[in-house]
Amino acid sequence: MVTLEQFLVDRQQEFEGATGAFSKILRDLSLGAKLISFYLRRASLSGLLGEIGLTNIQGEAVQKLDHLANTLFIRLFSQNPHVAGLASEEEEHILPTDPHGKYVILLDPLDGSSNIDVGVPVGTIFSIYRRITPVGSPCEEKDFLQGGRAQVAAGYILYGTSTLLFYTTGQGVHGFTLEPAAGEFLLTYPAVRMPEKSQYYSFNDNQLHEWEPGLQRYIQHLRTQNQTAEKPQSLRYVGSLVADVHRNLLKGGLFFYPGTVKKPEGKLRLLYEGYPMAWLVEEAGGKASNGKMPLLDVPATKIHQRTPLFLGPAADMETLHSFLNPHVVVEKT
Ligand code: AHM
Ligand code: MG
Repeated sequence: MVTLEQFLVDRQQEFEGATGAFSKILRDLSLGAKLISFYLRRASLSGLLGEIGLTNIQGEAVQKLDHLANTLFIRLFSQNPHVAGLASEEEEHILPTDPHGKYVILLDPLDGSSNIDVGVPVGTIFSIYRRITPVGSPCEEKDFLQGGRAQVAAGYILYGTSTLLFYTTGQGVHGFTLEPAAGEFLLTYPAVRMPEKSQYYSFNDNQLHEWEPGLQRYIQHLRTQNQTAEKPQSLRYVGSLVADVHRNLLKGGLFFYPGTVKKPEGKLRLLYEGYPMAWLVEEAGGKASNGKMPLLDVPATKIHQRTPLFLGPAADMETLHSFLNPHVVVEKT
């Protein structure tokens, strides 16, 4: 049995030398995960379901648990001397914290808000950068807008039948399960690889009529393929990004949330949903894009920027791209 803490001590060199900064940041993330997991399990018993009556920067109603998770992570990271600032889905602006911190963190504190009240898995997503502004001064927006390839760590926490924490620092993807009896995350998924063959596809097709024609043709192709396939692919869609990506990462499957005629940028956020998931999927052997270019290469221009998101096994992504952009050769990594 290897605890998350022991795993991090053994691999400290992976993260910019053995300063202990990454261990401390992950310790705060895992503490937040344990507390949120506890609150979620008691939510309907403790009056924690429902909205608080405010709207966030995204124009969405803030749920009590969104607010609780956001406040919790802000409290935890405000006391972490390695962290210079935070950006959160729930906060309009960046929150500078310790000017002497070397890292900035982007968070979706509780993703999948529409599922909170019905007991369906939700998650936390995180993305970490080394700041580019001088240590000693308050962090600035440009520290958060370095682009997906500049991430130094990223991951998610899934609050499902068990609580799982998956992360990457660019040396593969490693997953841990919370053992509630010990209050520790234990290594259960070392060096995760995404299966090359898809079992599933996952998308919300309520706007299919507004998708680009190439994508509509691709859906038709999937369905036609299923009529003769020995093992047809099944539709699985939870509506919580963490749960959908997690299942497809372990079982093999394509996930997408495209843009539409009315909303060409789609729904999902590039910095704290797209980039971290794209990096995890690439590290596990898959691919991720915005339908035109590798997602990690899409430039970041603002904190709450939205993006179409496509991710899955490399071969399926190549087929998908051949429908979307028949003349564009997708870069092979
Ligand atoms: P949220 O950050 O407000 O919870 O929204 C993001 C969620 C993702 O978890 C999920 O992939 C998507 O929205 C589901 O959207 P839809 O209900 O339109 O299918
Ligand atoms: Mg979200």
